[in-house]
Amino acid sequence: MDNGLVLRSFTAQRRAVPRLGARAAAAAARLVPFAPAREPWPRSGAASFESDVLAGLAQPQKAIPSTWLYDHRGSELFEQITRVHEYYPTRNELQILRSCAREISDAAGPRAVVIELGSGSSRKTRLLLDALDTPQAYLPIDISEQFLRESVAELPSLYAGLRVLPIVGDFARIETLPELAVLRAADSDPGRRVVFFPGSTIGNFTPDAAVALLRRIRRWAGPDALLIVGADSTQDPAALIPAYDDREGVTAEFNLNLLVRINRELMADFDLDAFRHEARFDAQHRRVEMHLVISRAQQVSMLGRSFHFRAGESIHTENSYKYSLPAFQQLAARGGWAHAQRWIDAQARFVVHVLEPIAGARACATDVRLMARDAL
Ligand code: AVJ
Repeated sequence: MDNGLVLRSFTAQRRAVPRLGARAAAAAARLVPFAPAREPWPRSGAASFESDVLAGLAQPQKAIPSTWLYDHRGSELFEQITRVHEYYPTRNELQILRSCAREISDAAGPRAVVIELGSGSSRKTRLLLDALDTPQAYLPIDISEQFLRESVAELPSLYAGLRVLPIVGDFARIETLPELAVLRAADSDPGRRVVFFPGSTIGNFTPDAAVALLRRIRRWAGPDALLIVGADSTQDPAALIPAYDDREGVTAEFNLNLLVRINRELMADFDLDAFRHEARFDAQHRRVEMHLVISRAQQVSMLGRSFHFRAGESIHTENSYKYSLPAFQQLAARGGWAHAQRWIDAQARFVVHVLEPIAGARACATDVRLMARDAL
């Protein structure tokens, strides 16, 4: 019988998380058996990587969706980026979360069900889980299965009684999460659904796509959900460009890894030496763009097709939109959400938005700019 610790994926296979430690196994054994979920997501994986790349390279401005940066190596490199000096978003967001976890926990109430979108290493989640009053379940959703497995492996031993239900896939494509209904049915006193979407990942969507995503979250999370979104609000190119083009070259390697992945998985012959990483700030759209710029003309073959690159042209690999406070408020409202709390770091670069569905929303109850240390 299934012990509740399952990894659900697009491919509909349900696998037990491999070899838990003795304490973790004991914690897992205490979990209520979990009903098998039906498979609501499109079968995708390799097929859509292939079609996204083929379609993206056929456009006048070649472009590949940034989701594909996150194979196992890409997830590792992103984790390294979060530790480079110039990349302030993670540092500033962690500062905020350390300060506001208590109040978010008060808003969430006991027995919360935490759903994390693009969970990566789950490092920030621990701040949240530590502060919550006996959280009931944690559903991390990530596109990199191996990385997800590694990241959640030790959680059951750290949080006894927490049901950890990892889900492999593209969170932007979720229409329903059957796990939520099952959890609710299994519990006579179910807690609030807390959707955790940190890291400014929302900035990787165009504003219209972000609105569509916010609406979809509202639909599957329900009218009493709490949505915590971390978003970068920095507008200064002098801070932004180094953050996306660090001196150590970690971001460059992260970007170039996409070509390594394409060569390996789609049997392509990109000459990596001809490409360099570039970060650009588009002031009109208020976004940082990552590009892979080719220095000389090249013919690239992939899956039996041929693609021509002119010297100097680029593949656009990521957008990272930066939302001012009013811009984000407007975006959230279009998506059906309003502020319950808003937390801003001392440098005023990053914001943690705590949102509620508009029907049940009050006016912004808490609006806090954290004080710089020396001002306290
Ligand atoms: C995925 C949103 C956290 O856009 O800042 C970091 C990805 N790209 N450096 C971002 C990223 C280049 C990152 N997030």
